[in-house]
Amino acid sequence: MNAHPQTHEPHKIKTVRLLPFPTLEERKKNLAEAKFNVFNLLPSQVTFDMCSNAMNAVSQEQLSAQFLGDEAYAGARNFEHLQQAVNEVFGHSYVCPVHNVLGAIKLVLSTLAEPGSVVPTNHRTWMDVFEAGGMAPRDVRFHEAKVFTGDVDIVLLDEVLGEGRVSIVDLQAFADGQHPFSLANLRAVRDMTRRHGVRLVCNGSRIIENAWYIQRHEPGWASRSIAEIVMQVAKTCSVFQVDGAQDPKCNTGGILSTDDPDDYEKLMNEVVVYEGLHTYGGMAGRTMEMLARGLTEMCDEAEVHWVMQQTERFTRRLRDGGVPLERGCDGAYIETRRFLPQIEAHTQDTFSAALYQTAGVRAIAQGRVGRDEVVPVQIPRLAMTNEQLDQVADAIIDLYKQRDRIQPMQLSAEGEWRDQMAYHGVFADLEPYAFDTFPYEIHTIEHIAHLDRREREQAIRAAGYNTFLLRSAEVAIDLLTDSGTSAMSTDQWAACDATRATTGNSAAYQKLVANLQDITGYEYIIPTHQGRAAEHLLSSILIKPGQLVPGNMYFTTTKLHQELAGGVFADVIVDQAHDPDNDFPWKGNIDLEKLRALVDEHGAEKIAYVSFEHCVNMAGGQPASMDNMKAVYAWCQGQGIPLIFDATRCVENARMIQSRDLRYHDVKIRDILREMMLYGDGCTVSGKKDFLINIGGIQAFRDNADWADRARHLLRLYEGNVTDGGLATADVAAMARGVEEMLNDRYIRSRVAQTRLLGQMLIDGGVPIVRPPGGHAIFLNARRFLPHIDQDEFPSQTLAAEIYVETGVRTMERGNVSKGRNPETGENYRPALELVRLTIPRRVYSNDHMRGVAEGIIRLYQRRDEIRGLRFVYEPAQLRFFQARFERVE
Ligand code: P70
Repeated sequence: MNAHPQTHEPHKIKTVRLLPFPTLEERKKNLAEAKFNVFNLLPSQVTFDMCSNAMNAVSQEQLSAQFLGDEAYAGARNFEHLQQAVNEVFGHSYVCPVHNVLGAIKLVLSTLAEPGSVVPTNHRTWMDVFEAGGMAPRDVRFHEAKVFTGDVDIVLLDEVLGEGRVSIVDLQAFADGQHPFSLANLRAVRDMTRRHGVRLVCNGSRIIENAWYIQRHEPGWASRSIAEIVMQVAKTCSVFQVDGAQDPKCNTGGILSTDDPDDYEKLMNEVVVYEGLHTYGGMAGRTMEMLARGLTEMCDEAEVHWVMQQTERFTRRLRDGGVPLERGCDGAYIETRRFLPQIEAHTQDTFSAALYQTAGVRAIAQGRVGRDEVVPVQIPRLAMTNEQLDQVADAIIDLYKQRDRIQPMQLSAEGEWRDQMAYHGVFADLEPYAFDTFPYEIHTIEHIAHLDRREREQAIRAAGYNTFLLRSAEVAIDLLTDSGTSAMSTDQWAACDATRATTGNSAAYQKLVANLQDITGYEYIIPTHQGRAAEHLLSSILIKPGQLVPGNMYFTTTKLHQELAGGVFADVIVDQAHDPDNDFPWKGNIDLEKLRALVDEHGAEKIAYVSFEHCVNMAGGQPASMDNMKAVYAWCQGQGIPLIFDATRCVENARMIQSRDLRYHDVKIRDILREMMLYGDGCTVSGKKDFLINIGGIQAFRDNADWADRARHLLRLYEGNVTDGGLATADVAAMARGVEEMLNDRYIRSRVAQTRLLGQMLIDGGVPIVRPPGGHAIFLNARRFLPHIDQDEFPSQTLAAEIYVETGVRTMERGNVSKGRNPETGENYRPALELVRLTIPRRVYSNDHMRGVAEGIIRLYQRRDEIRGLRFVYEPAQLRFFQARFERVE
């Protein structure tokens, strides 16, 4: 089952939650206000919150369960779903719902355990609950065990049972987060408890991690599924307990399950005392629904292996850095005594405070004071990328290197429990750790396809070797486009949710206008449903039939609308843009000489406007320099020619200026963008790209009230209301928020860095790509990738199809098929550039996904000679690339 090493997540990101990055000064202030006890910090003060309880990312299906709450007091449908899920996953017939695992433990103690009895256990976590319930816990863990360190010492258990004061044996799967048991041992315990007429109770909140361990290490289980092992474990126990906030990735809730009708009867009658009715047990209906869904999803083999891979990688990295720890099932448990040998007391809180001070990372030790000396640094399931985890590990390693400088803290208030502790701290002179990674955590995921090679062969054949005709359900990593494919943030969703739909004016519209006025400096902001709608308005307003529209390389929809308005596109991009091997940093620049020559030849009155695209799509996402924008605009103003930006990828362009132009290294993206927009009279934008939304666009003008009037007139005719351009009010709100998020310097830096990373990995693997790497995409040079395939056998189309078969990655052809036929000769155009575009959606894929893509393409490149070209079996007359179908040339 674990024969498939995973290079990347078996899912993509659906929704992100933006992370705060408090400065060192802010962290010190927060820490002082929190009395040096990190428990008191607010989530808004913490960058990475290293806790696995209730902080996991969920699938979009599980999230949607939140909205299916029946909320009936009695007999809720949600409970029926929960019952079904428990039956299916654990094989138990009876289910008792509880508010969380504490409720489950309390219930077992009050119904199934005799007061004053001895409770043999393999864990320490719930000692307090047992003691409070008048039970005497007895450690029967087999401490010499090497692999299954949570196993019970059977001889000892026999002795304890023999004493006759035991009513339940209470075990924990992956006890205390550190000690897994084996199935063989569990079964031996079961047999022994049966002989003594005692129940075997198991807390299976971390059953998945334990099942994974059994699959890996217990003889005979390697080929069995996680689901099967989970069922075997649960069925071995008399009563099984699960905390909803652990493996089922719910935010709270829990269950007890059993096959014993008498025990169930007892539980059912007692649950009303402490929890709620037997059909909701102290949970909201929506929680039961989410829990039901989580229970069925948690056994997903690929997901389990991804999560466990993260723990292994994280703990290995810390260990390699010398940090003293115990490996836990969900992270690293730092041994603070050994970490801080010079500190006499309160080593846990001292460690936690120092880690927050240096990195903004929170790791909390909870429970009773003095119980142990470890601080768990747990990994919230599915919520972080490997790269983020590597950096958290590095932050801890950095702290370890300067541990000698950490000072003791003076107690200012004491208590029995860790959350009561307070200190007077001193800030040691510690070198802070600076994160350079995605500034968001994963909130919701979307599962991606896992087709095998044979299935992908079938899929691409059925799609006529055209990636546009593949089904999304057949695609593992979708690099077809960055358009409308962004992951929205929880703030954007919140804004959508808070919006009241209207066909009139709205706060969402007003916010959009105010934000964009501020960002662009333009007065007139007109929403459109997407980019081509704005292009339609603009072309209708500014182009008189027969006029020329010079631009830095054409874009399909832009050129089409120029032509529909009677205009003629003229390419004035710099020559370097046409040479895929030229490393010129500003391949998106307009060649002012070409523009001058055009005006000299035709006269300024023949020019409708200059169309200036940021990070030119068709050139490979190549930026224009600030100087070029400035110079072109100055010249245009002298000639009385308007300059209009296609600002669809303006933020990526701003980031390129920030990184490539020395003068802008320390200037904020917001300010760079504002300056860029100074050098134009207006813009069209497809908001589906840099604006971080799934739908929307704008038309904006600096100060020309007449153009704005005409645009709104056309908008009412063709699109919708002037306040929404045909968008839902909620989508206007998402856009208003998206344009704020896009200006986050950390975000745009990590975004452009991800594209560059993919490009660099391909370059290092010898794969020919358009250089330098662009902002939104990497373009493969198909002519050099497949030099043996003639252009009339469509090397780009072939390459896109072969990439899909090799890797499950979907890309887009940008070559002979897109270019079409010359209407005069009927021949294919045979364009100079035969490209395949790998377009990277925003906030959707991790750098591990990129690694997977690069490795697959490099593999394909190494056997490129075997690849054969394609021929048409169906060829539409217009925009043939969308619907064309092919077969392989034999
Ligand atoms: C892409 C998308 C859209 C786009 C663009 C620039 C620089 C305007 C638009 C239109 C979608 C696409 C469109 C046609 C053919 C293939 C793909 N580009 N300007 O994937 O905006 O789609 O919102 O109407 O890149 O590059 P919209």
